[in-house]
Amino acid sequence: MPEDSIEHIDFSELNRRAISQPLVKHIYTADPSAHVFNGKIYIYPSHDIDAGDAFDDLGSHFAMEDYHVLSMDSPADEATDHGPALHIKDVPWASKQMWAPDAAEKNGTYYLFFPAKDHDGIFRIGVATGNSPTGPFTPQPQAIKNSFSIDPAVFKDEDGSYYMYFGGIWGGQLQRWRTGSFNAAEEKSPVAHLPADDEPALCAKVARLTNDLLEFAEAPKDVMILDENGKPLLQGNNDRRFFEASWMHKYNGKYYFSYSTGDTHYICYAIADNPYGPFTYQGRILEPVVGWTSHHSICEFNDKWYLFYHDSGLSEGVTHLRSVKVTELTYDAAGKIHTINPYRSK
Ligand code: FUB
Repeated sequence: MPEDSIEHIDFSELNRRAISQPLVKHIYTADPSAHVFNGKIYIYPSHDIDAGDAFDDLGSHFAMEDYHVLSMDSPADEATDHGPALHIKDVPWASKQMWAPDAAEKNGTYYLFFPAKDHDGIFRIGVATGNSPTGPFTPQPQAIKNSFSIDPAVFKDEDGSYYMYFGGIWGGQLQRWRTGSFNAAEEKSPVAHLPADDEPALCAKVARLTNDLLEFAEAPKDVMILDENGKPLLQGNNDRRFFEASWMHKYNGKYYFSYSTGDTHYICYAIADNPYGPFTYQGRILEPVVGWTSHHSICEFNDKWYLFYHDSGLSEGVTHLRSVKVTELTYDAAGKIHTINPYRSK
């Protein structure tokens, strides 16, 4: 929901109408990546703080410095905050802005994947490992080779392959990599370097990971999203095109790629028969939340599906002080996801 409409909101009334409440209230958390490990739900969120940086269209106000892991025995239970799991001061290659992370498990090792700006101000994606889902995590000394942009989401397929989906436009810098190398020209506007409105939209990226999950096993490929006529979504189709917040889940053998549309504030999804796509646009999962950003994950627990998401209700609309929430997600008989409105009408 855009900032300028926030001043008219009665937050006590809006928070009463919210379909779910923050999982924790003692810290601000956002961008929840949820996984079930050993029968328990673990949530890997951003840890929002007010670092004093002014709001701008490149997200400078998202100046996060560390990660906490949350866990829940079930979506109905209280969430536990396991405390700091990784701090930016311990990541040699990173300088600032620890944005949306994700996690994976392989052979008893837990991997935390996270974006941050390097010492040249370029977003890269790093990995840190630990022997517990709650950390602490020890970072690799360098970011993943040839990584760029933000919002890693790591998906384990049924054949044991792991894929990383990632990318984000505007402050996430994806548009600055259009030629294959970083465009270092001064960024006067978040839309500089983007395709024109009548050109195919910039795509999220996907790369299979190496067996040790520490590097890309291949050059990242485009996650192409097609419309109902088989044509790529256009950059000007702001209600549908990819902006940031990639997530992948599999349902009834189909690959569901979901993402945020950023400046139009929707969580949408597209379906394919394989992890690389092309994907066909299906519709909306989540209508706009209070706060500029929307970011989610989808996970199955005890034969039900859940949407983890965030809003800025607790902070009364402060864009960079968000709270993670969870609600059930349902499908129709054809596998279409029922669209969720995060606030009841009364
Ligand atoms: O939390 C910082 C950024 O805001 C994330 O990386 C984006 O997805 C958006 O939620």
